[in-house]
Amino acid sequence: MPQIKKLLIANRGEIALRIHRACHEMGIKTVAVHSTADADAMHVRLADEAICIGPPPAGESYLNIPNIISAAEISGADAIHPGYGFLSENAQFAEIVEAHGIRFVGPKPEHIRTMGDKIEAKRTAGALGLPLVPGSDGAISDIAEAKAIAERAGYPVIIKAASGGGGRGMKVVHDPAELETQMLQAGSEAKAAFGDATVYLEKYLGNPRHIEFQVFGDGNGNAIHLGERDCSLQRRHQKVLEEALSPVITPEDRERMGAIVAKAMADMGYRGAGTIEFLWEDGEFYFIEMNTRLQVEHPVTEMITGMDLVREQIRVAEGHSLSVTQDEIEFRGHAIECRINAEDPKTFAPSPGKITAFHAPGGMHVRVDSGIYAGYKIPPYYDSMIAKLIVFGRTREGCIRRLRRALEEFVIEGVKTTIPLHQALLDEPDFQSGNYTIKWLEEWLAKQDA
Ligand code: MV4
Repeated sequence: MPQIKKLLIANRGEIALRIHRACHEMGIKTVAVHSTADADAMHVRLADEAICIGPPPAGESYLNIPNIISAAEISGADAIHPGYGFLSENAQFAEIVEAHGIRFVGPKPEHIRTMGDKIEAKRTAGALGLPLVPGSDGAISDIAEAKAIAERAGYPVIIKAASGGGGRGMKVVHDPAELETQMLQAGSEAKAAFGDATVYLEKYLGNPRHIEFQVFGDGNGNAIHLGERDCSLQRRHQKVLEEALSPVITPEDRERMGAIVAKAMADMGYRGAGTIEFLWEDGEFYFIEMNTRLQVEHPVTEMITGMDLVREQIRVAEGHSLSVTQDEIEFRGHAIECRINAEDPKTFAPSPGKITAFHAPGGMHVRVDSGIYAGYKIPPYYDSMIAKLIVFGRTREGCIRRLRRALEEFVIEGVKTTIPLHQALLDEPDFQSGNYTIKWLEEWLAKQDA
């Protein structure tokens, strides 16, 4: 397959800049697309060309497939990178892109589709040898059958929507007497939210960590893993801070699970970047979902492996084999990412508006991925994440010290940000010792209010 010469970035904000940077380092021209609300955005300024694709609401611009395809055709782009969010896990979009003879920088559409259906994803993962959370083999509809499965798995159980993901439409059931009403409720909520009432059942894990493995495949049966990230610190299913490697995973478990996920991706013929999500409790891994995209938190993996994941995505899309073998991947040091949102650090209310002053931290092992600048007006229409601060240290302790220093240097004025939240978090003994699960942050936040 020929080299990509011009790539359309079907996204906005920091990830659009991230993709642009990889392209320019590879000699690839970029085309930005933007809504009318983003005419002054950095991703538009930086790109070689920019095309307006619609009004502010994402449904009419960043999710507008005909307009994005038209922009690719008009500009002569030979590839599209979807970034994360928006159209990144839309199998139909990937198919349409390829049907127009444009390279989709992402997985094969069939794999996006399979993993988008959480039941199909679990079935596939199980068949490939990944450990699953005990529960129903597929959809549950019959209440008697659901009761039997729940009994076998043991209460509490959780009912999830097949088309859900990201925590939407889940119901925890503690008592068999509640199972039927909760199942019906989950089904109708799933129908309303996703247009699909299909639900399934799992044993509910009470206090796990969220551990995800970064994987990469070449689409021809070769695949590698790049270790794990610990993403347990989240609020309302929004990650707040991520680290690589996890402070609780042993090198033996990393090697064992890494080998399992890499073999699974090889057997599948997976192409591009992927993330395999596990819940980890009492030393055991349980597969829950796979994300078929580049993730927000990918830089922590880049920092500990020295690999450029976007460059690798583009190389694989060009038909190259992976640039490294598993043996060549070494994990070095520790990296932490803080997501900085334009939000009130206590109430989390969005805080759009004009940035009156901006100074990003710098120095050794400090990376800031952001599209904001002094004078920029954060529009109210999109995600509130305005910057990512990613810091590397030889040790976790050193990384935390450097992160504290970098947060001190960060100046963002004119809007409220979550910087003070990160500063308070770093001072917590439980964070410093790595002693936290998916419940920790919300419980800690509740204590701060009191
Ligand atoms: C679970 C669970 C406990 N037990 N599944 C939430 C998001 C979605 N990806 C899966 N989620 C969960 N699934 C079982 N069987 C708890 C959660 C969960 C969670 C998972 C990861 C990170 C944060 C979370 C916060 C609340 C609940």
